[in-house]
Amino acid sequence: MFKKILVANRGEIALRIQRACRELGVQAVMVYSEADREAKYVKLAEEAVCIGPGPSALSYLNMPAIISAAEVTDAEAIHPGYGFLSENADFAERVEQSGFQFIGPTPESIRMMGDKVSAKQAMIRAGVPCVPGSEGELPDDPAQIRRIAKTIGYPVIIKAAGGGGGRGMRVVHTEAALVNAVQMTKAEAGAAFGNPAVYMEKFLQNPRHIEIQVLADKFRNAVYLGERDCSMQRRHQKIIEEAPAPGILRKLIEKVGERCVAACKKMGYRGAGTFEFLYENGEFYFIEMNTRVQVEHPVTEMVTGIDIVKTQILVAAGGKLPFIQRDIEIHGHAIECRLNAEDPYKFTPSPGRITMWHAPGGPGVRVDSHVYTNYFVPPNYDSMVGKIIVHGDTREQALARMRTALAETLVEGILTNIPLHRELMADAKFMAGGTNIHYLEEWMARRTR
Ligand code: MV4
Repeated sequence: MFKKILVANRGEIALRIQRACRELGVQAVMVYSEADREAKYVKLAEEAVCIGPGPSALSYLNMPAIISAAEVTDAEAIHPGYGFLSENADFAERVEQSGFQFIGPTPESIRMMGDKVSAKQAMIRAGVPCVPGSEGELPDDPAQIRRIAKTIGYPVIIKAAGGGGGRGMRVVHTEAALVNAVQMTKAEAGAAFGNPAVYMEKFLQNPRHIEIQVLADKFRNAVYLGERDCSMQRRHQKIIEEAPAPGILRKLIEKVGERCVAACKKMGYRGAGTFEFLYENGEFYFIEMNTRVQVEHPVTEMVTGIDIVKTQILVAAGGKLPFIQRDIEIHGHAIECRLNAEDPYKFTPSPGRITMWHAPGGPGVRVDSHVYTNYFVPPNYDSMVGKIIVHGDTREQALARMRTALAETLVEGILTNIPLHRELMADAKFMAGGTNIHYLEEWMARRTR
């Protein structure tokens, strides 16, 4: 096991990784920007290094500053968390070339999954079900583009190979609009991602977003830890996640999970990973793979009892997965609410000083947050100030526990989306389970404050 790890992130995930290190008896070096001096994990750190000013480009995205911090503190490995440099293959490569272990997959895996065309081709080869679409990148010839769309059937969606997470895509409903839409998406993709390649898929109108968590080691052992339902989102920002996904047959999850495991083994994937699927009319369709730990990983930890972050560190250190598929069982139900510092009705960010922070507790309640009373939420970063995660024997019990937890959460001095979560936990359709990716935005359009 490593003696010392550098945590190249901020916020709640920095604290989460610090906690995993403590449990493993590994020293954690925290890095922070000038805007994050007051963060809890910095105060709690045995060692902390300032890596630059508030703006991310000058600190959390500054590769030389982060690698230098690892050098001066004599760390052996770097955990990138999520966001920032976590899915940057060049960073993973530079970390390894500097003699440190990157806590994540190989640069080759990150690169392959970062290109959505090569990711999809890898999945097709491994037998993972994908959305029907073009075989790889679209050609330039308009006649060929029209032929491909006709075969798939309208509506279709044009996606940038370099995109992902909702960036660089365009829905096309008619042949008349097709070629222009492809050209526009290519131009935007070239400017935004430095890669004009695009591909085409059948556009699914009312899917749910279901993802499968995997863990793999360097010896081609891999397991899946069940699924998460992440359909409750607004503008590609998830706000509520849960596990298991309501109403999906266990047998079907097992079938898809086994395909994900087969893909990991085939690719030589190591570390934690997430296979994102659209689920519609009883079928799964792969869309993207994330090669990092995700914000919503705690719901999987709650239903499986497996510590995903500790396992990431263990396998990065060359350890063997300490469990096999048969050891993994799903117990009860878990729900996560992301707490954001934002106006609950207009969604404008609400940074500033938190004058009162009271976190909930009680049976089956977990809070992952780096904030505290008198903490100043800096305006430089994502607005998430923490997550409440609950577990219950049933979904109904988990919902009741989340309502209780939200009722006793107090945040003063800034605006948060807690009122939104309180309303949603009492919404009849959400309570019934199985709402699709459009539900939250439709619900908000109907809502009168
Ligand atoms: C789609 C789709 C419908 N059909 N692909 C958006 C984020 C990116 N990961 C993929 N996305 C979508 N891809 C096909 N073929 C609809 C979406 C989509 C979406 C997906 C997951 C969660 C929320 C979403 C919101 C709007 C659109």
